[in-house]
Amino acid sequence: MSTPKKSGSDVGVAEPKAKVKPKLERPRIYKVLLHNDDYTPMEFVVLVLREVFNKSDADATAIMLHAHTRGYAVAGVYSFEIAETKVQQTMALADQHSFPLLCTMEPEDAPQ
Ligand code: TYC
Repeated sequence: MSTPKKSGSDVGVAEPKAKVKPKLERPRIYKVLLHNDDYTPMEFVVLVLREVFNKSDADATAIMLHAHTRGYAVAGVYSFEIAETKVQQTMALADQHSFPLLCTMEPEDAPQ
């Protein structure tokens, strides 16, 4: 039994007419936001920023004060999964202490 020979221009896959540039999406990054409220103690927000977001005492205090005076602050910028985990950890800590601290995430819209 013999393999059929490929011959002529009608055999094989057609070449694309134009070169297609593969469009590689950059992984989106997410801002994690801490929102101000009237009840969560400042010290607790600083603790969260140190423990969950690995901030220095000085940075944690500055971010907390920014949220306190402006309504919210960016605690950090991460990939989706890391941002999601930080939000969950923050909300779990706040819940354990019965503080109404709100932590959310949103896509970073600036071009990367
Ligand atoms: N506003 C709070 C207070 O005066 C402190 C606070 C700061 C709460 C930042 C939340 O994201 C926050 N105790």
